[in-house]
Amino acid sequence: MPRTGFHLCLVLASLFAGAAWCSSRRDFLAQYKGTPFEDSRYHGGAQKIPGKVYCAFYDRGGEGVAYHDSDAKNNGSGALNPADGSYLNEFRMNEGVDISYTKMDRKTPIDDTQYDRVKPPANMFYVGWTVPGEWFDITVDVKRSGWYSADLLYTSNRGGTISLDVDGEPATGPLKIESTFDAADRVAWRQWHHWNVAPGIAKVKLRRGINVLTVHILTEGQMNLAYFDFKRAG
Ligand SMILES: [Ca+2]
Ligand SMILES: [Ca+2]
Repeated sequence: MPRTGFHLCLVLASLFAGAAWCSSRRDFLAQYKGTPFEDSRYHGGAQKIPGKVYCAFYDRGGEGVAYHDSDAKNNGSGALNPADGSYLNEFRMNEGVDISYTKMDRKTPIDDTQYDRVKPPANMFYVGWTVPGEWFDITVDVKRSGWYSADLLYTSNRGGTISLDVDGEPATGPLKIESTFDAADRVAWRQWHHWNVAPGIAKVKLRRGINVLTVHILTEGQMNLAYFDFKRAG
């Protein structure tokens, strides 16, 4: 084949692949039944990028639509944090995704110890009790098309991997989470509360406007995921 013909074929093939990719993402968005989180306190709507995208504000829509969780119970809200009428303890307590929040100035320190590598904000919701196979969706509103890099605020007592999809398409491959286990902390349950930031852990290409991110727990679990802080890359 003449070189120009070969190049034409390559261009056509990549255009075709691009069109197929766009159409599968469009199909996903057209069929997606989840909606951005909102409630009386957090006014909601799609979370903005650039900016912090909070895991606990994953989409509404329920099991199999906006998330998959290994049990229907919320092990944080209404359980570890007993139902007492407060917003913090009852946050999304009837949903399967397990949610808690950072607790400061307690008699036995919890989320504000010397074992933190990064000090988290107080009363910050996060997704915990993570198990391999679980996932949740977050609708985001992106200011400009392009590549974005995200820092993740998290804890992990044994390391593990997660991944991100964009509009139903795998976008990152496995992302390795560094363990925050610290043998110097003799309080066993606090191994779930050593906060850290994974800088630039995810790089994804996003379109201007609405995109749906899916966060997958791939291996190990035992991670608490607070937020992804998205910035334009390069
Ligand atoms: Ca659960
Ligand atoms: Ca769970």
